[in-house]
Amino acid sequence: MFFRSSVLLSKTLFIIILFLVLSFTSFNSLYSQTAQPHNVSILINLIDFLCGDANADGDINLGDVICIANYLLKGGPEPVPPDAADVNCDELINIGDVIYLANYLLKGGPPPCWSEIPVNFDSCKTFQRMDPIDSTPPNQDCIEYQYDGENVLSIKHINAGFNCCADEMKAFVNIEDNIITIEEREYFYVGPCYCLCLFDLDYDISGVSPGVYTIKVIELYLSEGDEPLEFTVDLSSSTSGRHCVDRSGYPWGTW
Ligand SMILES: [Ca+2]
Ligand SMILES: [Ca+2]
Repeated sequence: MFFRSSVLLSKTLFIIILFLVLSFTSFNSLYSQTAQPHNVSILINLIDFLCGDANADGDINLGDVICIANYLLKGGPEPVPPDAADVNCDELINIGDVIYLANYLLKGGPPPCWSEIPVNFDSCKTFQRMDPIDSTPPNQDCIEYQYDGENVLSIKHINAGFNCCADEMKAFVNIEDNIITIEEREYFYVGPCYCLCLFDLDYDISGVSPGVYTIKVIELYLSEGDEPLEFTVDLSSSTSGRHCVDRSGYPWGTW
């Protein structure tokens, strides 16, 4: 990933980044902002930082590129937390992370590892026996994908199992070695209910170049022994498709 990003980043881009780094004379102001909490009150599988948000202001932008570069090149303050600056998740903080993040922000490169992606979803689904024959029955857990041929992979997760009272959902995505790992999570403003339900989720993953990928979805409520929702696809030749697994454990099942 590092080398691919290095190749993609033009000399011009690198000069721009260095110019920005060297132009900012009051870097400390970037750190004077109080770290902002995430926009949700409760998060299952709590994450306490946003990868790429090195200056902890709640956004990922060029200020974070400058923050990491300043730390590495000019002895500036340490990113908060340090792991937020390891945007390619190779367990090192170095110039490769500066290039990776700049490539993402300026050239549509892969997003920071375990990027947070907003998810659109409708209310808890109800199933009727008279549903059209082509609808997805409640004993199937499916991914439909649509690829724009260049950068964006659109995912529709049909019959995703979550708590009935989920108020918000997000997907955390990591792209590494042609494996796209997606962890879907739920959030609550008040609290969870004592029931689970099936939902349809929609979200877009950017920074996906054409190629062969294994797509893995990590689901919260699978029963032990359930088949993982995982498949391999060549996005160079197949720009849309669908993969389903049969499920029988709650909240999936027959109607
Ligand atoms: Ca930031
Ligand atoms: Ca790194």
